Amino acid sequence: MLVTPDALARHDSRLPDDIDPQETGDWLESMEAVLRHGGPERAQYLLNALVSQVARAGRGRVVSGVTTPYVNTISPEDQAPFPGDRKLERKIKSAVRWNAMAMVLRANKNTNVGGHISTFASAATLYEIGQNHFFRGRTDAHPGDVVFYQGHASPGMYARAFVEGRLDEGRLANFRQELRPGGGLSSYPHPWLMPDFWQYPTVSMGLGPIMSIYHARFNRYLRDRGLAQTDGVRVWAFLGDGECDEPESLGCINLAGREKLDNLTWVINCNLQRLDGPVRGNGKIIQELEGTFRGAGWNVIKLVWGSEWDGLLKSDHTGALARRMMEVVDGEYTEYVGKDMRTPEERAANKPLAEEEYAERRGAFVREHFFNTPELKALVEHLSNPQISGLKRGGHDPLKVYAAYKAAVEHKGQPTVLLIKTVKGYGVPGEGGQGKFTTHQLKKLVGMIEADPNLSPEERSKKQTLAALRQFRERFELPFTDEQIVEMPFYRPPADGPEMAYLLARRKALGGFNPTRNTAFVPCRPPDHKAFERFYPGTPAGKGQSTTLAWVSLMTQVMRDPNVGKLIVPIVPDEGQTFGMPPMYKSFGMYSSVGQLYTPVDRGSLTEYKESTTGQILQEGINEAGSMASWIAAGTAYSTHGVNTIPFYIFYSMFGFQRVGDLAWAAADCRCRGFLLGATAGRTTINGEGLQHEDGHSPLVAATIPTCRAYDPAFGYEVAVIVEDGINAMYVRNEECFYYLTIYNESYDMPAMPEGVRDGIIKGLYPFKTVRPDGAELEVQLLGSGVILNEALRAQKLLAEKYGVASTVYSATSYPALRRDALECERFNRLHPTASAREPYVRQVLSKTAGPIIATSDYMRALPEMVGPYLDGRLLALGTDGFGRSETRPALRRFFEVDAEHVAVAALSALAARGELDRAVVAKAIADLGVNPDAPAAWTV
Ligand SMILES: Cc1ncc(C[n+]2csc(CCOP(=O)(O)OP(=O)(O)O)c2C)c(N)n1
Ligand SMILES: [Mg+2]
Repeated sequence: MLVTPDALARHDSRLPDDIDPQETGDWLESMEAVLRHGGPERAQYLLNALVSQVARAGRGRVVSGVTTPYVNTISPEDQAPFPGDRKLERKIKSAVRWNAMAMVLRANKNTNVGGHISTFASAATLYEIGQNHFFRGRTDAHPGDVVFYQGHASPGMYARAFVEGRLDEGRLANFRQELRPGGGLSSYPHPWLMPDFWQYPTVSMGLGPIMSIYHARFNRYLRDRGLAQTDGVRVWAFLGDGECDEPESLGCINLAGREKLDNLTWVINCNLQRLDGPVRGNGKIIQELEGTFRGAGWNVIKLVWGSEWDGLLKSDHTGALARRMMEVVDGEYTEYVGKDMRTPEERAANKPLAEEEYAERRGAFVREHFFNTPELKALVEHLSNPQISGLKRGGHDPLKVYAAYKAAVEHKGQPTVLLIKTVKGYGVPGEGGQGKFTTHQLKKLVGMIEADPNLSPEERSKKQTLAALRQFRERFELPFTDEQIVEMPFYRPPADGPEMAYLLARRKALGGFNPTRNTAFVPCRPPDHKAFERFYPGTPAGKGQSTTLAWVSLMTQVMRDPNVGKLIVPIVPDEGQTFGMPPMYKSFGMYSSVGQLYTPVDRGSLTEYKESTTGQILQEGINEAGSMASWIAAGTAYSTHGVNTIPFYIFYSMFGFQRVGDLAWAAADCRCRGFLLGATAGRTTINGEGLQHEDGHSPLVAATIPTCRAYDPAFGYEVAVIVEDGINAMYVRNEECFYYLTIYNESYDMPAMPEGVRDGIIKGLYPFKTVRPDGAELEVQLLGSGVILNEALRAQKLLAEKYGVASTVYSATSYPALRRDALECERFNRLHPTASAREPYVRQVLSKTAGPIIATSDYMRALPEMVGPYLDGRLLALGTDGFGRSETRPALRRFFEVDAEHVAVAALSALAARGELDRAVVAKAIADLGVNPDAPAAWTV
């Protein structure tokens, strides 16, 4: 970005009053000479040198600015010529605008299902220029550009797809009614619901932006590791200016700057409004964003003013106009476009304003309030009021938008953000239309009509709509009669007309339609079973292992597998040491686009911190949201790039679903595959950590996501079975889901895998060990999961040795899986009363056993209780409800009442409740086992 002192002097209203104009003049004159002889680059060089000299002398008190004047970055002289046919493109755009609006209006007329008109209305030119000139479609040779479309601009995308002939009228008529016969259209980009259309969900604000950054970086990773040629792929993200207030939107922009992601282009539609009102009524969102992005290393292109302003700015010899542009705040700019130009009397009488009269009055208002000094008034003396009214914002000028995009895609070495000023609800007629604070929610057009006491409210409303539709028709030159327009018919230009020929030729030249999601899937060859089998014998006695270390060791094997090894993408946010991953660092390296420019202090050690351009691990730093975005990029590459990368994102389980749950939901929406590993899991298992670290609920949150399969394995062989089946399910059998495993940092001897349990591990439950003391008359079933299975095993011993009670301990690897299966059986039986009833798997395992069923885990009771309804009232769940705290494992397990003693007491108590045991025995056991019956419940303290 070039900032000449001349430009600063002329445009920057923040410059203090000049205390020595003579001296300033000398400097400016010298700079003029440099500009003439050396050009702008040389001038910039000298400026930089001067700034650093001053900064040194100022010892930190002087810094250079990061914002530039409130004018277009690209001067008219540097503007690339527009290669398109303006007339045809306008006609196509008008058809798209109309259909987008009609779709929402029609959807609301009868069914009130909502939709947005004004967002796309403000962004139509931004998308149409992309569609006609930039967004590449998918071909055999090119995966296509990845465009993160702004969620609530989706009516515009459907409208265009209709004009392109990709969607039919029926689909459009069923916008937001996806359950209608023939199918409808999703409110927003939802690949789950429209898998051949949308690629990425964006409507939860902030997620599109962060996903786009990591997607662009992942494309580099794919290229550098030789997995896919992604150089020609551009990632575009369209954002609202209000959306930039979401931390996820701007929180990771520095990564894009640091990584010099010139394959990434952001278009921020700065219509100065969000849902409730102005984004920065008292300031300037474009200026604020410019500083933020430039500081983060981005190339910033501001497009503020349309071509009509070029001449005025050229004549602005004193800089007064540019100063005024800077001085006016966004709230005032919104008033210029949104103000009702009628007099109070006219408003009271409901008098409509003809288009010409509106332009006349609006021009007069802007002349009075914006061009507010004699000097500025002189500048626009030659313009009529309607001409002043016609001075447009940059985002509605196709020539300027084209030039800005072209400069963006040609820029090397930095990502580019385009800050483009538009009008919210541009061209939307009637009350609550363009520039109004209510425009975001507008669902019905209310054109202005003369007051008429004889009209019924319904007739009045009809007339208002008709008036507005006519106004729209006139403005965008649509070929409807009055009779036709009331029906709001969808409009596709004639198949043999020039518009369709042009539109299809443009898309053909760009490779095909966008958005389009690739639904083809090429399965992997399965990984070698041997790597997984190694975990079946367990660990030698006394050589304990945690499930986390079992996973690390498994990964080290699988990453060498000839079929899938290269495809594995381990992702970690600065907790690798906690999880025992450093040996992987050395063996597989961490990805860095520049390699390693320093000698790591631990060079030569077994755990060397090795960075490399071909490193396999993505070490994301302390950034769970960014790691999730990386995981999503890797987990959707099977579709986007036809590369079946298999991401394993391992994180501190407490900072998983509850921290970035919305990204996990978005991942499911975009059919992401892969593994999430909540490490250091459990409420009682991480020694010493406290309330904010100890996770007692992530499997429950995971279970809320329909495509997530959540497991809580206890032993190394269970981890191996689940991971192997997961890889095969997702990447060989093409099941559209992802896996969540809770893994722990507690070491214990890993047992050998019993015979015949593989299926049970996957289905969620299997019997692990039965103990039947001689002469036992009483029996209980003990369910344990994860590390807490060990407590069930200890309880089994206590029950047998002290109370003569027989028991079987089961490993419950997945309550969510058991519940889903049970729900399916229940539903089938309910709806097929005469068919032979299906028995849920959990009942197949437990219904023929005797006695109460006691379940214990490191999570809230609600987790095992997921299967309660299917166990005939036999289930008693223990769990870790309440806040965690810093303590030792035994103390915590006693406190939360999930330890062996509590399990034993619960079992005896349940037997007594069934009348099978004297209650006095339970009371004695409570005393003998040292359980305090009057301790406070963990969830109350
Ligand atoms: C996380 C999240 N919070 C709130 C919303 C609801 N919402 C939808 S659109 C909108 C306003 C958008 O304003 P802006 O980003 O400026 O987009 P514009 O429509 O002006 O282009 C809001 C608050 C949402 N979709 N996502
Ligand atoms: Mg906005």
